[in-house]
This record gives sequence, structure tokens and C-alpha cells, in this order.
Amino acid sequence: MSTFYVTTPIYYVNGEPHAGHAYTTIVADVLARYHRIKGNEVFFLTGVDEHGANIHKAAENAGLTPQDYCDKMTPTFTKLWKRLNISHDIFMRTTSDMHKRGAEKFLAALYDSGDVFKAPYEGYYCRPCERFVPEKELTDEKICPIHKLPLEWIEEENYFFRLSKYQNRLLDHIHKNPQFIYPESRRNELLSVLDSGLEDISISRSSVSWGISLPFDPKHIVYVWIEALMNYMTALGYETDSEPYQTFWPANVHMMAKDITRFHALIWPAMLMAVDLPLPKQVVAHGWLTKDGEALSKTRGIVIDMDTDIDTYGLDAFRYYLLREFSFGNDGDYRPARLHARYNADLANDLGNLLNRVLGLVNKNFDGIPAPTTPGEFDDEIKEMAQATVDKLDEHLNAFAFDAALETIWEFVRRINRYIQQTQVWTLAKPETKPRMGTILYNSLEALRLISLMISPFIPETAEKIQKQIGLPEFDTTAEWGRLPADLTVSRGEPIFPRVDTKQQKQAQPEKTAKPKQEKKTIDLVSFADFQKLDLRIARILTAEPIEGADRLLKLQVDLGTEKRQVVAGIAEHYTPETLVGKQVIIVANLEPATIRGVESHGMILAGSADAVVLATLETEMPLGTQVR
Ligand code: ME8
Repeated sequence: MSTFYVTTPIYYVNGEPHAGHAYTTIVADVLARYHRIKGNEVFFLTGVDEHGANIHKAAENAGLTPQDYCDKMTPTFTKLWKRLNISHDIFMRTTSDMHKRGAEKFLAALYDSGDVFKAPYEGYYCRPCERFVPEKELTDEKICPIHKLPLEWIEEENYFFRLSKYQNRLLDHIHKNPQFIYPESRRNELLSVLDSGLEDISISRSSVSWGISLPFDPKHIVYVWIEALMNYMTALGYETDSEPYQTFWPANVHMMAKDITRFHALIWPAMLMAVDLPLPKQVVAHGWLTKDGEALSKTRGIVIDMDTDIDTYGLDAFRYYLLREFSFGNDGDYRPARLHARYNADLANDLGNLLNRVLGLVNKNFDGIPAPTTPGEFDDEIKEMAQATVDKLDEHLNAFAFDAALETIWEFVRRINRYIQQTQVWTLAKPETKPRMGTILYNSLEALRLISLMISPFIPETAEKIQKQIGLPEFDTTAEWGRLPADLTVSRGEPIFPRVDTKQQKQAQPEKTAKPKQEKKTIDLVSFADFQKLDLRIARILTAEPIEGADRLLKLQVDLGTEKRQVVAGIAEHYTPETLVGKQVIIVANLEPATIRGVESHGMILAGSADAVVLATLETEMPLGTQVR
């Protein structure tokens, strides 16, 4: 059995957690859960950073002692992690005794290494960063490059760590271990920091009182960043050299956003080199979660209303959206309309309907799960795709490609929907075809079992619901095809992604202006001759792309068999472009061309349109261009 130790940053408690903190923690949770289902021994750390001048100041502002302030703020994190279904093994607090003793041991070892010295220090200091900004990062305005706030001039006597001494060893390590810093953009950034030379760093503050004293000079408090990094070891029991420290150090993955990679990939490894301990295997950084293009910020009040979106769509939809929509490593803008579209298209339509349909057919035609006695067309292809999807998931997660991992699983979900369609399983209930019907339904359920296993790190509650509805007595983590017992009783449970009604959706999207109420229309009758004027035809969607500045519209290229057309459709909130490609739809082919938001549209796609929008399709595919009457 392999071991896997994953950490999030320990977050400052001088403000409540926001969606950025949630994103890092959810991403780490996916890794922890994935390694657990693979059978690895996992330790997952998250927690809070409770020391330093900023926390002290926030406590003063709140009229509390620093400890009382931390005791009040820390539960806002633990409560949120519970709501987000985070499966951490330890919630670290830097005010804990275990951390204090471990940090003192580490600091003593660092001092003994001979790489700590005392010197006067003066320089420009950023309070929100809690760091002296190095000479080469200073601008004429003396503004912090991260917080864009004025820097303070500070003079004090400090202890320093000889970081410069480790420059070449760090370079060597990064070159020999290409995966050490991920993604490559961050690796290149840190390599260029190394190229321009490392300065020794101060590791203590004599002007700060809220923190841990240096064991070799108790008048000085250890700099909060140096102390915080040690938590990754103190949490494991480094102080006593016992379990789980023995089993889990060094960490496999330190997960964070790109703001703090320098501390984790240069300073922390150099400290470990000084005390002769193994380095973490990977320092992994994602991009910023933004709102209207701006970084979320407790201090600047740019926040995402997670509560409303989770209340409206459910936790798993929120987790799914964050993991599916953002390309890991790049910045991503949070948009409730996209969450709504993902909910309808991927979760309710693709997955929810598949489960309902298969369970409905089993319930209607069999007593329990039928045995797969009668192989036929497409079965082998499905089995091979199941195995290939399991393998690809592993590759994607090893590369932190959460979006690609989910897309790969959904390609399989959509393939099973097509399998149902291609085999027209609902027409096979006659005695002579019933064994084949049973086999197709067995295969579909087995595919759903594997899908539930693969989605379980991302959306664990949904995965459990699916397995329960299939009738599995406990969560089954076997990744091989054909393990589903044939005698289970399936239930026809609640829809796993029920429709979100307009009222709820409006609450979740307050930025949208409500549509004016429609007048109640009386419906005029049309003659058959008038109806016949409509030219309805079958077409296939070839490409789909968003239209800039029009959140609800998609530009589609469609194939009518004899010609190709461009059509604009108002379905962007309900379908993502990639789920549309390849779909057969019905198009009003003789509608007058129109220009919608500057884009030409030659025809209209038919869809059921209420709170949700669902494309009209035929029960089975037909040749392109066929008339619909
Ligand atoms: O830096 N998008 O704590 P912190 C994505 N205590 N992630 C974001 C984010 C955003 N807009 N905003 C914050 C500290 N994060 C130190 C860490 S570790 C030894 C000490 C996440 O509360 C992201 O993970 O400022 C980022 O790295 C972290 O919060 C910073 O948290």
C-alpha cells in the first residue's frame, strides 16, 4: 500500500473563509478521496494560521485577546469544511501545544545547523503579507506588488536564515525533479527568482508579541511565515518523531494558489535542507478564482456568495462546477449562470436522466438486476471504454487536470446514454428479446456503478446516492467491469438532481434582471395548410461556441445533410458547448434569417422551454435533412 500526504495552506483567521479558500480545500479533498478509493493510506491536512501581527491587530479591533479571537474565528473554517464535505484527517491550529512544541524543536535544529545569525534589519514591510519586500521588488511608489497598499519602513534587530547558501542546491533539486513545482509556469517563475539570486531572510520579529518565542532567544518571536510552514510536520507528530510522522513525511502534495509558492518551493525546502530532512515531493499551485475578473479579497470586499449557490443547486453541483469549469493552474471567473448551465446539462440531463431511465426500465421489466446472459452489439465497446476511462482518470488526476478528468467521465456518461438510444432497449420487452434487454440494462447499471466510483472524489454525496439506488449495500470501490451482483433490488429513488425552479435560480443570480411577466396569450388555431408552411428538419450540431457579451446565446454550426447553416440559440444557460456537439436536433429551416447580437442566424432550433430548456430530439437518430411533420 502506498501512502499519500496532501496539505492545503493553513489559512489566516483574520477574516472568514471565502470561495478561494474553498476551492483549494475542495481540490485537495478530491486528491485525498481519490487516493483513498485507490486503496492508498492517506493523510489530509488543512487548518488555520493563528499567529502574527495581523491576527493580533484584528483581535484588538474586535476587542478580544488574540486567543479568544482565534477561538471565535477558527470555527468559521471548520463549519464551512463540514458544509463542503471536506474529508480532512487533521484540522491544524497553530495555537495548539503540539504545534508549539514541534515548532520549537524545528527552530532549535535550524539554529544548530549554523545557518541562523542575528543582524540589524531595516526595510520596507507589507503588513498584509507579513514580509519585508526585497529590494528588487520595490517600485518608486513603495507599494506592495500583491496588495497594492503602501509599504511601511521598519528598523529592528532580527534573526536571519542563510537562504542564499541554498541557492545552488535548490536550483539543482528543481532541475533534477521536473515535477517538484507544478505547473510549469510557476516552475519557470521560481527558476527566474533563483537566477536573480536569493537574499537571506529574517525569521524573527522583535516588534511582534503574538506568536512562538525563539527557543534560543525568547525575546524574539518567530516570523509567522517560518512558523506556519513547519505545521506540515508538527501536525504529524514531528516533535516526538512518532506516528503518523514516520509514515507520512515527506508530503506528496502541498496544494495552494500561486501567491505563496515562493514560501513553499524555495524557503521551506531550504529550511528542510538545513536541518537535513526530506523535501516535499510536489508544490502545486492553482490560479485565482476571480469575480468579474478581480481577485477575491477579504480586505477589498470582493466575494462570492457560496451559500446561496449551494442552497440553490446543492453542494455537489457547486463542487462539480468549480472542478469542471476551471482549468487548473489558470485564473477562473466565477459565474452563477455557468453553474446553472452545468447543473442542467451535465448533472440533471446527462447523469440524472440516465440513472432515472435505467432504473425505471429495470423496475418496469425485472424483479431485480437482470443477469448479463445475452451479449450483443456495442457491449464490448462499452466495456473497453469503461476501462479506458478509469485509466485516463488516473492520468488526469496525476496531472491535476480536474476539468479533463470530469470531461473524460462525462464522455462515458454520454456514451451510455447513446448505448440506450442505439439499442432501443425499451422496445425489447417481448419474451424473445427480454434476455438481451436484461443484458443491456445490466451493462448500463454496471457502467453507472463505475461512474459513481469515478465521480466519488469530486461529488461524493451523489456517488453514494447512485450506489444506494442501484441497491449496493455499501459503497463499492472495485474498479473492474462486471463486479455488480445480478440479484440486487434497485430502488427508484428521488431524482439526484431535481429541477431548480425559477424562483430559486433568480435568488442565485441576483445580477440578472427579471424578465417582464408575459401576457397570458389566447392561442389561435392554424390551418393545416399554414402548419405545412413550416419546414422542420433534422440537423446535427457540428460546433458550438459562446457569443461574447451574450451570456444566454450560443453560436451553432449545423449540418442539414444537403447544406450547413449557422444558427444562434438561447440555450447557453442550459447546455455547455461541448455537450451539444454531435447531437441531432430539429430545426425550423425556413425561418427568415435574423441578426442576433451581431451574429447571423439561419433557422431556429426547437426546444421545450420553461424553467429549464431541453432540446427537442427524435427517439432514435434519422438521416440528416429528414422532414419532421
Ligand atoms: O497565505 N482564488 O493564508 P491565506 C483561489 N496563512 N485561491 C485563493 C484565493 C483566490 N482568490 N484567495 C485565497 C496564507 N486563496 C498563509 C498560508 S501556509 C504554511 C500559510 C487560497 O488565508 C489559496 O490557497 O492568505 C491561497 O494560497 C491561500 O488561500 C492563502 O490563504
